Amino acid sequence: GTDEREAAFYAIVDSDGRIEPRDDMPEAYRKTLIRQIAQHAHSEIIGMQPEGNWISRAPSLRRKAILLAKVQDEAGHGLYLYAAAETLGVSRDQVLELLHTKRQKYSSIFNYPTLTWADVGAIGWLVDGAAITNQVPLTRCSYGPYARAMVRICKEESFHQRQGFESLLTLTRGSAAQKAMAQDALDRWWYPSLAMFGPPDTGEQVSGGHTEQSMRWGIKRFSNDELRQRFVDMTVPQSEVLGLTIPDPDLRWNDERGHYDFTAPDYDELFRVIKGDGPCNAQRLAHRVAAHTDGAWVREAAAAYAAKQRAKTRT
Ligand code: FAQ
Repeated sequence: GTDEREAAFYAIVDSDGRIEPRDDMPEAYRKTLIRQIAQHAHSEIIGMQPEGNWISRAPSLRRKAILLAKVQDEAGHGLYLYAAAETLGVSRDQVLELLHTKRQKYSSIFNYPTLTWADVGAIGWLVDGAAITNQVPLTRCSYGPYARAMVRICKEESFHQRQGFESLLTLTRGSAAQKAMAQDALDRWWYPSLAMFGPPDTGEQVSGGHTEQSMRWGIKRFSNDELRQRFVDMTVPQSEVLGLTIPDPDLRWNDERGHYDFTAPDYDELFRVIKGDGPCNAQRLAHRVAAHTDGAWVREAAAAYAAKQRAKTRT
């Protein structure tokens, strides 16, 4: 009966085992995973745009080759994650349709513009840094296909984070104008990066509403604020190596807590951006929909070729 199936599900979750696609799972668990994995996949695909903006203007052949490879990695992560979502019974077409009609989200961070070359380094350092902080615990997520996808994705994102840091280090050791450009990028990307972790934990409600249930299911392992703190603690010493100043006058080490105190991001701004009212939302989505429409012939040709190959092997 239903009770026994639910007990079997919780027995796996409570013993820190993995739920696999053919296992019984509560419908709400399946829906939550589809929401989170699809949002994550969309973020990777839309996340190609801000950096893609600089491929044709990278300052050297070496930087261009690195950036091309990074943006390609993001496409790969997106495809990996769509495949993980498909194991839950939705097709890639279905979730793309939900993205294109604004019924599924993608990360707020990709609605900010990349105004200078230093922004590419700042994205690697801060955005990939935040992504890793959030995603390393997801390698222990209770849903097997998602957890396994995270292992490879985190390895690649660690590499991305280091290339962003190295790119900024080169700028900060360069001319005064280059150092100023790096500082300006940090000034603009700091708070949006903190906001990536989602709404704050409040007294009665733990971060935004989904956290408590997702923790019970072994999807999330830490609350949004716990991960935000971890990110700040990791990033402040790195900013010191770079010789850059984090744009927060109240940032300081708290000996008692054993953590940095810091100013929270503006959550009203986060909610506005999530609702579609960020600086680049309209542009990002229009570009995505156009790319999908323009790519229709490729999908049709691939399907026709596959059909032909199938017919050949039958005869
Ligand atoms: N943006 O109750 P919670 C990358 C929504 S990294 C937009 O806390 P939850 C790599 C949330 O969906 C970025 N929406 O929700 C890369 C929910 O809305 P709903 C992608 C946000 O799910 C680097 C509501 O607020 N990473 O792409 C945001 O438990 C460089 C309430 O929030 C992932 O997706 C936000 N920032 O926790 C690529 C990681 N925050 O559905 C290119 C996987 C919250 O009720 C370049 N996802 N919301 O309408 C997660 O870990 C979680 O889904 C959270 C949100 C932590 C994002």
